[in-house]
Amino acid sequence: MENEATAAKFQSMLDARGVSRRSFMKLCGTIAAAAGLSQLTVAQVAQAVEQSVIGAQEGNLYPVIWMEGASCTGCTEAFAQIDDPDPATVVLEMISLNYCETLSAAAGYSMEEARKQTIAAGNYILVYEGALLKGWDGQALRIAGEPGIDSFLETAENANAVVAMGSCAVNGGWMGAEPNSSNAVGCQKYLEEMGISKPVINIPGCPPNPEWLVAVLVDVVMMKVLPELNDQNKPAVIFNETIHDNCERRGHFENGEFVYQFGSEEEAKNYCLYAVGCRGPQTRANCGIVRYNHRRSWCVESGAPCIGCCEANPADPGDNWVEVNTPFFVRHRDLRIGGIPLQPTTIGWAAIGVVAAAVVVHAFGMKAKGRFGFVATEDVREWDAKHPEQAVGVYDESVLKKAGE
Ligand code: FSX
Ligand code: SF4
Repeated sequence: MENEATAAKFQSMLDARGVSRRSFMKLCGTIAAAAGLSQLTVAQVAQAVEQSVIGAQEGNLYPVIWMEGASCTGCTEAFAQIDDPDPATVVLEMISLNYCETLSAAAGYSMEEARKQTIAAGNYILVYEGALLKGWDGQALRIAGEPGIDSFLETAENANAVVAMGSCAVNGGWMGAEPNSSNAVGCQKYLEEMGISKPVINIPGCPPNPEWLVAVLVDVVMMKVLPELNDQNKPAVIFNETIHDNCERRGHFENGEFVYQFGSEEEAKNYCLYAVGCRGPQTRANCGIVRYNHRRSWCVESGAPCIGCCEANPADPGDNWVEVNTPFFVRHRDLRIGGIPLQPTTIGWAAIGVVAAAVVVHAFGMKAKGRFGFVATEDVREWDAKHPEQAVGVYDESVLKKAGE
């Protein structure tokens, strides 16, 4: 009976905000997936959300502190796009955003007081956006009159969990690119360096999809579980598959149909963007499934090659997406598999193994012509032989010369 009453009350909240039951259940499906739960649990997820939101309405808001280090504020901007009618808005009514530099009306002394009071009361989550700058003894970034790294530590130490929101918070992001003079690092590494053990959930992206944060908050706040994390502490269901695995242009990749120039006939046909620099095969995130801006579209659908903004290795600020992926819009000269940079013609096949070889051959869309170990391939792609200056593959001079004969 109690559940029916909760469900009815919740339904009237959805109705009042113009959110359909169907789109709410869709969000619960995403949350279940992000928590690594079977889709059979969607009804239980819905029930937990209903009860938490109703509880929150009755005064049990879960406190969240959202701090910003060195960043462009794009993560907050992306998050602020969640507006109604959207099921995520309803979910966000369960948290109390006690401190957020960009979104809070208050500023200065009273804001800092709100942060300190929340820390003293305990039982909160810290969402941290932007890089931590250790440079010049932490003076490279001062917040409210003190080094930003100090206020981060003070807040992180007492939090139930830290959510590193955005690639900058995961490993320093673009600020970690050479020469990294401000000594940017991510939350996880800095906490480890300071000997503080704390659950860190890494949500990369520049900016990350706000729905990923909603899914994580629901797991932690309502389901009272940490989402299943991979070896980089990123929610596994969101970040274990590549962009390429779920891309709608994948059929064109398989057929060797590529866009070589923007504005071309191939682009108008929505061919694969690999030859104009798409990092989809190396980048792990489910952008193509969740999509952006109320699930309307996403980078590759709108015609922009993936620039790999979700690649952020929390253990290494140097292994950041800008360092690894620039220059954009030209095909990468190497592929990374498990951190090992590989080039199609420089791979020691025996050493790397047939699996890696097959992946590289596959990624280069080579068709059967010559022989390459156990894998049949062509020596040189047809396009590359005709346009060596725009070659998609990397070849020895002798191979190209032979192809031109
Ligand atoms: Fe970084 Fe967020 Fe990129 Fe910007 O603040 S992940 S620069 S979108 O905004 O931290
Ligand atoms: Fe899609 Fe990029 Fe893969 Fe092409 S290379 S199929 S555009 S992810």
